[in-house]
Amino acid sequence: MPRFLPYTAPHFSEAELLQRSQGFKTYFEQRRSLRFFSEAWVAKEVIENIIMAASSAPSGANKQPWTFCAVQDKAIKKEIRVAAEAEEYENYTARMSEEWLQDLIPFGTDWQKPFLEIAPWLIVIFKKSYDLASDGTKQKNYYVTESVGIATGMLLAAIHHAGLVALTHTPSPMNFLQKILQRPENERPFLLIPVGYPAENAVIPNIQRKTADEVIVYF
Ligand code: IYR
Repeated sequence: MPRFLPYTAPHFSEAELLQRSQGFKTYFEQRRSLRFFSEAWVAKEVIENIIMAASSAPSGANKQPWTFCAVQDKAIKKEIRVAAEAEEYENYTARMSEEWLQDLIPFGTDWQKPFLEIAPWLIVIFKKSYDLASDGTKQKNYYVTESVGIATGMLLAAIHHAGLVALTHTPSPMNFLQKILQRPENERPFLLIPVGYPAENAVIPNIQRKTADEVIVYF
């Protein structure tokens, strides 16, 4: 096998670049985190395409240190909801600081997570802090959090592009996901992402995104 292959990049004119970047920005800015899902079914093939788009992400030494568990089984979704709500109950009533609770008021969140049962799919992303060879020896992965973070961003983009909605959910601590989904010791839960269509009466927080002036510094 040759070590390198030729790369042929698509070429666009300056006008096309402007138009494409503007169009993508406008479309991308319509993405919102959603907490109200419809029960409507989403085909497994759609979920698989979305996940494989995410799995094309760059990663340290191309180790692709992730596993995506795609859960549609109702009993498992219920188990996840019960375990997540138990942790979130502790968070909201005891573990979170007053400042944190204040910061969450615009989102109207509480310990109850019905969307974990309502959404047709839960995608649970695991990061592999190391790989396990078939003989049980450990093999190093690199920049695991960065790599899995990038793959997750691409997953959210693929979900939006497909026309579906998602929530980036982090019930913490999340070790219950490792147990329920029977993941090996080298995998740690990273994020829990319900995916589906929005509910008919879905609402979103009235919040603003920062402007270019606030987030970009040119030199
Ligand atoms: N994990 C909790 C709390 C929470 C924390 C942050 I930071 C958010 O942006 C939203 C929620 C929950 O999911 O309710």
